[in-house]
Amino acid sequence: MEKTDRIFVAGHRGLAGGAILGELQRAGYSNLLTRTSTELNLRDRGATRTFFEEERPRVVALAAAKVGGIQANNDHPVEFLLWNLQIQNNVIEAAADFGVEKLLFLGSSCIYPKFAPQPIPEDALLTGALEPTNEAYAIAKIAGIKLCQAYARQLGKRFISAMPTNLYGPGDNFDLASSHVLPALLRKVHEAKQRGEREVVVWGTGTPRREFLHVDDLACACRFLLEQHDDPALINVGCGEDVTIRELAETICEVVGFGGSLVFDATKPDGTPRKLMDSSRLRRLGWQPAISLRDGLRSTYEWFLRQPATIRET
Ligand code: GFB
Repeated sequence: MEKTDRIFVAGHRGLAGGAILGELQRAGYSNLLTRTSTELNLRDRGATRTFFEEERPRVVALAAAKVGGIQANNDHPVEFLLWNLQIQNNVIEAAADFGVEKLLFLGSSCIYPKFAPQPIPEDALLTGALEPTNEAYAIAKIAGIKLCQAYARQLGKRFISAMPTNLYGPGDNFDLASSHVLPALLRKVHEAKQRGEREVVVWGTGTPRREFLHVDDLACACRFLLEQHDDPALINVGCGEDVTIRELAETICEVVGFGGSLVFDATKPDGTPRKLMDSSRLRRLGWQPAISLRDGLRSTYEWFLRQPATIRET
């Protein structure tokens, strides 16, 4: 990949896409192409094709997606399945038809079976039933991986897929109904401290285990893969360590400086019991993460505090 290559970062207003854009800018890529969803609706096949035909990007980082936490996934399977299929089908097809030389598709660790072996190797894909709360999203992402592989096999396209674990960081969604656990708990604990409350409600039993990767680490891995990796087999991007939701909540209480207690609401779903990914393939290629969970939590909380109240309270 040349520093002057025209690179389209699809989804640059999102958590992953924004970090990828920043990473490429810092690395000296000077011809980056972005569109907001108002400027270009990637669910619209015609508009997407016109954009590719006119702009002719050489490289695409496909981070545009309908994403959300366990509740949003559970409540809106139509949007998670349909919108993601539309976005990725339109972008991947247009990329193939209008001469894109390299495309990186971002999936998710929820593509693996609910009871996959831990840590989860890439070859666990399609070996068992999915976690029901995010089946719709997972099926869309699996279809995206398969479409990239089909283009690679049938037409020799350099379309690759990376599977990030649960991401967090600056720019995350802090809306309690649709967010992932980490931003939700940061906000809940912060607000409980501000209001002088003594308890914070944590959904589920607190026993599920999750692996959290700072989005800047993900962005660094994406640049590494764009620059150095052409294998269409999917590749996991994780930090190699997981924590229980209770441990995460306790660490957040320490970072925020909240001395109250945690209350677990078992009427809310736990989701998959564990999804620690085996990221040894990526390690062997020479990439490793740099940001510990505690450091990442601190800097994300500092970022959160700098936001205007209107953003924090969306
Ligand atoms: O991050 P999260 O929403 O998604 O939830 P998943 C992780 C765990 O945290 C679940 C618990 O066991 C939740 O019950 N949890 C505790 C909370 N308190 C809260 C809270 O206040 N908010 C939220 N959201 N969770 C998503 C998938 O699964 O992960 C997506 O649905 C995607 O498809 C994404 O794969 C990375 O890790 O369970």
